[in-house]
Amino acid sequence: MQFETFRGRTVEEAVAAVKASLGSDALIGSTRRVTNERSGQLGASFVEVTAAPSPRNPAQKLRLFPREEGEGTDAYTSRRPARPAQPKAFRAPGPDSPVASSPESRSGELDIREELQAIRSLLEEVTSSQPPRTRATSILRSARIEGKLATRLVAGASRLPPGSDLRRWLRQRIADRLSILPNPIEQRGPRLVVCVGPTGVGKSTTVAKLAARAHLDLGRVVSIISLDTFRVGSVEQMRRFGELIGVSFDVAADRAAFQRALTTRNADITFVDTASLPASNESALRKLNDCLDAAEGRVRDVLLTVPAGIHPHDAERLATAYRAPEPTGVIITKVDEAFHMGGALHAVLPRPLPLAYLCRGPRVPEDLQAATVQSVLDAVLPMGDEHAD
Ligand SMILES: Nc1nc2c(ncn2[C@@H]2O[C@H](COP(=O)(O)OP(=O)(O)OP(=O)(O)O)[C@@H](O)[C@H]2O)c(=O)[nH]1
Ligand SMILES: [Mg+2]
Repeated sequence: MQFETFRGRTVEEAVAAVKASLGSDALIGSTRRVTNERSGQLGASFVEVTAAPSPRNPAQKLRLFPREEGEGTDAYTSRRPARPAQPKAFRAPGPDSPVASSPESRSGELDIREELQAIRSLLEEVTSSQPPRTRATSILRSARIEGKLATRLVAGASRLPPGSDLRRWLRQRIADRLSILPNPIEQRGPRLVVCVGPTGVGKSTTVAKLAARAHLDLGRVVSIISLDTFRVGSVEQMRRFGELIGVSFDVAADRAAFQRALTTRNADITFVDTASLPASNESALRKLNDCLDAAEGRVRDVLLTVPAGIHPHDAERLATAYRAPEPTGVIITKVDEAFHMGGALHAVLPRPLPLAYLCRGPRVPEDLQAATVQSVLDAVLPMGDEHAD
């Protein structure tokens, strides 16, 4: 079998060169890191891969890439220019596989294991040889923490000793900047707890969760006021929640109605549901502030409601757009739906704003959790996800 040599700056680049030249059936012979034997700025290192076209019986050898649909079965037909294909995970033959039953195929299996081990070690070598700051930045990027916030968090990474656990170090950096709002529903009243935020993020559902917890679990005297007379169905949704929880509910279209409802109900904690406030809608912002200012003598918790899966830039814009009602804390909703929730931290850390709650589902009131540093870290940058580093 004729092996050829391919080079790239990374394993991916070298493998792409193999694939482009020999097709997706190519067999990998060996992988190693080589240098140009120069030092200083002239020095460079490459990944060198030897590979050959696939033989006729590819099952006995490592198939680097699974055969694509419609591809010919003759291995040498893969010499035609390779079609673009996503490399897929290689699956070693299982114990029941016919390939594993003969001594010849067992040695094939051994070859496969060795090849895989070599590729794995090389990948590890390539990533661990990156400077800690670069690695730390890419760990944050994969958690969706980017830009200036990421730059601030990785500051100091280059002074870390080799082999440091960068994920643990980054968790500590985030923890040092996080603050947690003492659970508003457990604090003394009279209080106003207001959820503000963009459309559909879970403001009303969170108000219902909080009202249920405060009333049913903590025995507080609770009322709900809706300032959302804008969205169709919003009042009915909140009224229904009020009935189910067993607390009073009012709708207020202006400051006078809001003040009336507050005085009449005289609740220990009043939860306020609001309509989304587009940044451009200054009159809506004025109206909200006007109403809230009517609640004199009550401690006010204005909680900016942010979905976990939000894009970092959108989270920053959101925090700016909602400055006017002067948020005192943040609720992160839909944690259950987000693969990476670092984006939401972009609404929290730059200022920083204290975190109040995490919502992990739509169920009232189960899917509500008072935020702790640990729960936020575990959601944003979980340990046990190191293979992603
Ligand atoms: N998966 C999931 N769904 C949620 C969560 N919180 C709320 N929802 C769902 O999100 C949808 C919108 O929730 P709402 O509470 O109506 O959102 P809103 O911010 O009040 O929406 P508008 O009043 O239209 O601005 C509903 O289907 C909720 O059940 C959560 O933490 N996880
Ligand atoms: Mg709503």
